[in-house]
Parts: sequence; structure tokens; C-alpha cells
Amino acid sequence: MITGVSGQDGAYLARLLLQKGYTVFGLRPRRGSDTLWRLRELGVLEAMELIDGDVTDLSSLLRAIERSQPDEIYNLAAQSFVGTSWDQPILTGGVTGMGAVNLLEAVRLAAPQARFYQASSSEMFGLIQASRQDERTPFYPRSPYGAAKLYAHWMTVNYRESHGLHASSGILFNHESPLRGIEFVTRKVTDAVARIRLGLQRELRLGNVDARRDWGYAGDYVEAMWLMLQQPVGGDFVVATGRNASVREMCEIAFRHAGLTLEDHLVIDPAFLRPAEVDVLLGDPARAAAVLGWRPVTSLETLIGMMVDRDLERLGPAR
Ligand code: F7E
Repeated sequence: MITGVSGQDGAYLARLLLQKGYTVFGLRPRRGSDTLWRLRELGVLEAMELIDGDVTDLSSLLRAIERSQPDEIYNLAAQSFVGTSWDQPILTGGVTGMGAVNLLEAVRLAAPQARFYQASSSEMFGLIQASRQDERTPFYPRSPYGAAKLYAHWMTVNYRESHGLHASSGILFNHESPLRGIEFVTRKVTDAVARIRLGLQRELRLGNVDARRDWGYAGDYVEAMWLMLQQPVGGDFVVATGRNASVREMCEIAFRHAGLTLEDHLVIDPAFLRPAEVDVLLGDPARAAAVLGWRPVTSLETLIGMMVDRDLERLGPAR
């Protein structure tokens, strides 16, 4: 059972589990407009079952567990856009923080044998306390989103230690794909590059282009989620590439891929600056390599190239 199944990671994880022969149930909250496009794009929508429910509603979680009788539960539901978390801190706390606790309670009450995965985040490191962040690095969240994720992370640890749940927390660094939402910086950039290439747009307006992120490919990262639940006991794992780049460098890769020059189009717009920034993140995935045998396979260049190509396809043939 996957919560947040209509998001980027939910779609890739559903595909991975279906390929492995799982029966997959996805929790579907009844909010917003069409959120199922990713499941359609990966061709997995018909192969899985959606259950109406929401991580903010404990009774719906209990019913979803009763319906799906899950062996494995992946909590990917979140208000996951960091920028929005300053405007909607209470909603972010409710969905991203308390939502995880609702699900842990539902697991404890109705499926204590099930294995549980919590989607934790490198945003919890925030104002970094070590130059490379691993499972022992102290946390210092810098956004309402990071603080909510940190609560959910510690509650996952607590349910493992208090109630003996097989609960794991994947501390995932930024991971992207052609299915990334347009509000996140990589996809904003690759969509803009495609539009500029096709003559549909001239400018790309960004905030802090000096921020550095450790970017990987979501398709690689869902493998790590699954591997965590195949271990004899639950644990915490950093999932990252071990390489970072600035937003500007990532943009340069995207523009170069389309035969364009960043300087001709980039406009710095203070509207996209955040009240508090996470300047640099760099993960150390040594534990995931040693214990899970997991390694990232997709380079930033390959990833960004794939995203630009898909956005060009979406927007039409090159003129
Ligand atoms: O920003 C800078 C921005 O929104 C990356 C989420 O998946 O990863 C993600 O969080 C950087 C930041 O991702 C724009 O200030 C500059 O420094 O793509 P992002 P994020 O905030 O790192 C973590 C691991 C999560 O868990 C989150 O759920 O890019 N930046 N100019 C910009 N960012 C955006 N979005 N838009 C800009 O115009």
C-alpha cells in the first residue's frame, strides 16, 4: 500500500512493485484536480487499485489497511514543496508531520506485522552540521516542511523502538525525473528550456542559483525504498549520489543539452527567494551501499538530458 501514490515517487514505486509481482494499492485523497497523470504516463493506473483515503483521516487509513491487508506500507504522502510550507505551515504540519503519525498508529493498531517506510528528507539537515551528511549527522531544519519531516522521522524511529514495528526511514536527497512537478527547480528549468527552444518563452526567472543540491534520479531512489523493507530489521538510510551541483550548474547542463546559452535567458527574480535557505546539501550514501547494496546509476547530465527531452516531446516538435 502506497500513500502519495499519485506523486513522482509513488508512480515509480508502483511500477517497480508491479514489475516485482506485487498487488499494489494506492491511497487517493479527494483533493485538487487530476492527479493521476503520472500513473497514466507510466502505464500503471489500470494495474493497481486506488482506495479513497487521506493521511489526515485516521479512520480512512484503518479502512484502507483492512481493504488491502498490506505486507508493506510506503508513506510518500506529503505537502512536499518547501516554498509553500512557509505559506501553509499548519497544513504542511498536518499532512507531512501528523499524517505520518496517523499512519503509524493505523499500522500499530491494524497491521503491526506490516513493514513500514517513511519518506524522510535531506531538508531535515537544513543548516548543515557536517560537510557530508550521513545517518549520524545532527539535523537543523530550515523550513516548516523540514521541521514537519523531522517530526515524522523521529516518530518512525520511536515506533520502531517503542512498539517493535519494522519501520524504516529513507533520508532521500533531492530526486528528480520527467514526472517531477513543475514547481520544483529542475523541472521548472527543463520545461523552460524546452519552451525557449520551441520559441514559446524567452526568459527563465529563478531565485537563488547558488544553492547546491545532491540530485539523483527518482527511478533509482525507489529501488532503495524497496530494499529497506527487504531487510531483517528496520533502519535509517541516507539515499544520495555523493555529488552535488549548484542550481546554476544544473541550468547550464539543461541549456547546453538543448543547444542554448543560459546567460541569454536567465533572470534573477527575488520573488523566488525563500525566507530561509538551505544553501548546500551533499549526502554520503555509504550505509545504503554497504547494507542495502544500493548505488545510484543515473548521472545528473543523463537525468537533466532525459527531462529536457521529455519536455520537448510534451510541447511539440522542434521548429
Ligand atoms: O529547490 C532553489 C531553491 O524546490 C531546490 C523537495 O522534493 O527536495 C526538494 O526540496 C533549490 C532551492 O527543491 C528556484 O531555493 C532557485 O535551494 O527544487 P526545489 P528543495 O527545496 O531542495 C527535498 C529533498 C525534499 O524533500 C522536498 O520535498 O533551488 N531555487 N530558484 C528554486 N527553487 C524553485 N522551486 N524555484 C525557483 O525558481
